[in-house]
Amino acid sequence: MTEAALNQQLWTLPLDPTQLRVLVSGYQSWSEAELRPLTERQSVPLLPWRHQQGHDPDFLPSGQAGVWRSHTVLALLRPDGSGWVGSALEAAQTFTHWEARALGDSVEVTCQQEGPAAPVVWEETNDVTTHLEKLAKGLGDQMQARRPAPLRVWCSWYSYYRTVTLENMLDNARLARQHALPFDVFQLDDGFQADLGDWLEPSAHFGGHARDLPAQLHDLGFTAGLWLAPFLAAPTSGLFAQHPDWMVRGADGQPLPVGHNWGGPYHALDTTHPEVLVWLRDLAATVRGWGYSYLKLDFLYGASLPAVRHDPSVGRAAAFRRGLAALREGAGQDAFLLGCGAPLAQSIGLVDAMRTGPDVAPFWDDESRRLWLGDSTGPSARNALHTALSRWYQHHWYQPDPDVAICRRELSLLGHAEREAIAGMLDVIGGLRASSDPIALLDEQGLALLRRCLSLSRPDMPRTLTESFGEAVTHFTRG
Ligand code: 9PG
Repeated sequence: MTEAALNQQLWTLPLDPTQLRVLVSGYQSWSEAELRPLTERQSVPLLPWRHQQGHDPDFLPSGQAGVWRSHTVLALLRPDGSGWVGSALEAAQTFTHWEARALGDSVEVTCQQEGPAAPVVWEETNDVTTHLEKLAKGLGDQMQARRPAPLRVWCSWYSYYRTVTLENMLDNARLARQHALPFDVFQLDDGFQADLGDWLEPSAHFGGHARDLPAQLHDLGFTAGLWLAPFLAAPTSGLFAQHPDWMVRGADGQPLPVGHNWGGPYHALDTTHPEVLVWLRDLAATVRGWGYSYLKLDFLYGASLPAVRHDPSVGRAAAFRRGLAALREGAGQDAFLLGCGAPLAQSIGLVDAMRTGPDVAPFWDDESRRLWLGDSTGPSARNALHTALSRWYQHHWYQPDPDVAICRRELSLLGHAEREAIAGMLDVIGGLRASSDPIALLDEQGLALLRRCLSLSRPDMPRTLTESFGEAVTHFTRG
């Protein structure tokens, strides 16, 4: 075992790079994770605005053949399953950046850290899969991972998107009850709020107020869930107008745009500012008071980007964690928190579940974006499952959320075999079980598939993916 006391470590291994595969995991939920031949090229998004939204701008893929970058963990595998595994042993204050570089007849592995030096290990093993499980469990134990029982969730996003109404939620909850569908949670997603940051006021189209929903869901026998992007503020929002000094800034002193969505750029709260932490705690306590005990906390990466902050002595990982801790405090220890778009290992111990891949979509692949734009962080069934499968060992850190199954035949480009493949892979991944299908659109076949998805076995760790699911996994995850 090698423990790094310094902020940089380097190992040179006398190995033939053409005989090795590399396992990498990107910075946050939507970043790619994959197992590839070491001599291939890790893709880097062509469009610079994607660098903030799906990647760590301080540690982008290099774009060179034979150079692979990974956050927190990295593994090199020989064809017989033996190899090397590197892992951080602590991630609350620090980002650990691994790089494997194929040279002629050797491989160079470096580990660099952003934040205070934290221990890492780089170890040879005759079974990478088992060893990675052991190291991931060590990190989870050390950071007091929360792993409550996984929940079965209906979420409004993947059918209603931003047009969701209070009535849509109730219609689906009533139908779920009529059909005795075994959901635990009905979760309202993006679209209920007046603006990004103005969570307490309803949008014009919502047809009510989010605070009026939980009691009606409880009457139908469901837990109420709510989506928030608590670290974000739109430039048009009241939050931004009232507190421009709460935003993280760029080197020019201006509020930093931290991504483009909702028709324009948006900003992020500075979680080293004491007033921001009070606002976050109160926000979570307020929606909890409305009756929401399940919160999907989205776009969390916003608080962890390189930026100028109120307290410059707080590093990126620590700043992120302060914000998330304030939300946990406000929501209560017994709230169920799902992280999304979030730095992964840095969330351990604060979230109950975590999205471990990009969004599912009602189509299999978006080849042009993936291959021509070098961007696998976009929504597609293929991207979501490929990445969540490649992060299987993270079940020691939180309940994985591989995103929703899609069981409907209408409003979908997925074929029968693809719907079945999604269901099978969700079973392999385990963790949260979710659906977003409008229940009125499900025929007998759709309802049967949905029931199957909600009652899948819960394998914490299949011995190997192919053993559990056969050739289909290799086929569908090959890219
Ligand atoms: C609501 C949605 C859903 C979904 C989340 C998240 O990079 N992007 O531009 C990007 C936009 C949206 C997105 C993910 C990435 O989806 O994952 O489940 O809650 O927000 O807006």
